[in-house]
Amino acid sequence: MPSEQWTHPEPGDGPAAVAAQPSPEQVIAGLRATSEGGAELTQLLTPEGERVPSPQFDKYVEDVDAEALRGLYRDMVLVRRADREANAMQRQGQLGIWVPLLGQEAAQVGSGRALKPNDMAFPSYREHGVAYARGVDMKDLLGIFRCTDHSGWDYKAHGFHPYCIVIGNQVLNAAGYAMGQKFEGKVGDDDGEATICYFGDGATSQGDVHEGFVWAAVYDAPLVFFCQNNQWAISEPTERQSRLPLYQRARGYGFPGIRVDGNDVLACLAVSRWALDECRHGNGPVLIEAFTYRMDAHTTTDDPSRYRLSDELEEWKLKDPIERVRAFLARGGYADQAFFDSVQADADAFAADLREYTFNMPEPPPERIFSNVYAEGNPVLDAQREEFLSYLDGFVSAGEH
Ligand SMILES: Cc1ncc(C[n+]2csc(CCOP(=O)(O)OP(=O)(O)O)c2C)c(N)n1
Ligand SMILES: [Mg+2]
Repeated sequence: MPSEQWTHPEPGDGPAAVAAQPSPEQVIAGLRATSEGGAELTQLLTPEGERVPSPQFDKYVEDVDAEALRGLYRDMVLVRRADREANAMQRQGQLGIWVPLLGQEAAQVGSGRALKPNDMAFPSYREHGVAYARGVDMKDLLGIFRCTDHSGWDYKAHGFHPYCIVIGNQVLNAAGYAMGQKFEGKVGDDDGEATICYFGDGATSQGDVHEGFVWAAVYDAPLVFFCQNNQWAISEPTERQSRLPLYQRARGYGFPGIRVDGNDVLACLAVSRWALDECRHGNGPVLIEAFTYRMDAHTTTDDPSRYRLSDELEEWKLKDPIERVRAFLARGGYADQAFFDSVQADADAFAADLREYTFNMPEPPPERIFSNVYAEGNPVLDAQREEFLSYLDGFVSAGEH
């Protein structure tokens, strides 16, 4: 009985192949391939911290010496520590909600560090690690989650757009932006620009993502679609959203797709650099599926024990993105205990700073909602602001009498 994963017929295959249907066993094998990563996973560092040579991708991380790898380790530890602190602050009522990234540090730091200053990133709502890699002050993220701000950073200066909560919508924005880079002649050589767009496995079921794929493909836009397949779209597992591994969808749109171990920061860096390089030279778009795992809840409003087994998390803990780098550094003698202790101390100080800032975060004045809507003034909006302010004044004078 055939149990290998069924693949679609190739152009030129005979009628028998075209007419063939997958057997139930092949369908199940295909689903397992979706949830287990499969042989097609690009990996440079195993979960045990062993370096795997890659003829195709090693050259993209040639410059990553022990010092650079220690830097990536530090990035991930700081980002995780900040994430845990924010999660705790939500539990204490200091944030309205938090969206944990726990487990996705390598996918975000690896791809974020692959970007060049003139590149542009379009995040969804979980990309705190990319924000950090783009030099966004993590304090500026917290205003969104304390509900005092929409996004507090200069997206042009950082090459990092505001968060997008509407699933998949940022893919259209990114496609348009990347088409603009193409129209303005900003692609074609090593100095070319590229765009990266982050979205989840669940987002791939959205029409916006499909449209973004089509537009980017037909215009050869310099766009890296970076799908973090964290196995879950809230309570919906990936295998219920796709009949084939997500990266294979790229083929139907006419651009390359690749599955990378999303818990391997070195592989994420290498594959992202490759994909961005393709885009800067005019060979985009490219789809990267970073195969990873959301180790915490979807948000602090979610309880994953309602829909997934705890042994699944235990299995993924063995593939932890930070531990494998730590194992590699320690085993190779590239870092000693003093280094790991100092990173931990830096992370604790980083988190304490975020905490202190959050507790003392100023409330924005109520009329702030009218600012930054238009680049310059708008008479209708100005009138609304005046009306709102006099309405608020009415409360003050009513209380005074
Ligand atoms: C258009 C739209 N539909 C539904 C939602 C509600 N929603 C928020 S997150 C989410 C799941 C997204 O899953 P995925 O794309 O895998 O991203 P992840 O949260 O796992 O990072 C849904 C359905 C939304 N925000 N926007
Ligand atoms: Mg998901």
